[in-house]
Amino acid sequence: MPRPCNFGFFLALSCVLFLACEREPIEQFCPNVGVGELAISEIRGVTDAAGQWFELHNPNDTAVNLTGLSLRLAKLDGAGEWEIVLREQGLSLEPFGYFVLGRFNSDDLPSHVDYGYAADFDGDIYSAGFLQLYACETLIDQVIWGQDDNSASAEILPSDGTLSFDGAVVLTAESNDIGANWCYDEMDDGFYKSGTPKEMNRACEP
Ligand SMILES: [Ca+2]
Repeated sequence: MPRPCNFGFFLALSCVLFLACEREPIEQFCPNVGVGELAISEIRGVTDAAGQWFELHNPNDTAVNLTGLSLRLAKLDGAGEWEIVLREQGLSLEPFGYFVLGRFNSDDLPSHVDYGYAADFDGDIYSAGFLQLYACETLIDQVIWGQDDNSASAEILPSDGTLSFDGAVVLTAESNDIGANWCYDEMDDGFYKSGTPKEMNRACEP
């Protein structure tokens, strides 16, 4: 909720300062997104110019509002939790589309990134951890990687290329819970092993 303004003794000045400095209270906005309406599809943790990013997919035939969604990233034991909130107004993902959140500043986005999260989280994505996508307290989707002996977990993040959901499998918030449906995309585009940001993933090798 926005802070109420009290125009009493010198509080008017405080109020002006709050209005000038306070972040937009978008955290309080709950987007109308249900469980399974988005699915995490690809993760890149490499610190080269192509950068670190997460890709989301809309597996349904209706557009999904993204503003107000949050991504919570942590190590496997829950340590080092960070929250990325999509604060920009009017963000949406078209039917069957892909959306990339990258570790970039919002005023300096490369063409393969839709939204820059560096203001919220400017660290390296953990080589083993999990990512949860929330609409307020509703868990929309999650992916775990790097956990041994767990069929729900993909491999650790690759040191180059991306951790990529198998493009030959129908991607949903359920199918991406199966570790065997993930592989490394290490295709070299001539400059980087950049994966397939904003696009359907390549098929994993059998
Ligand atoms: Ca992709």
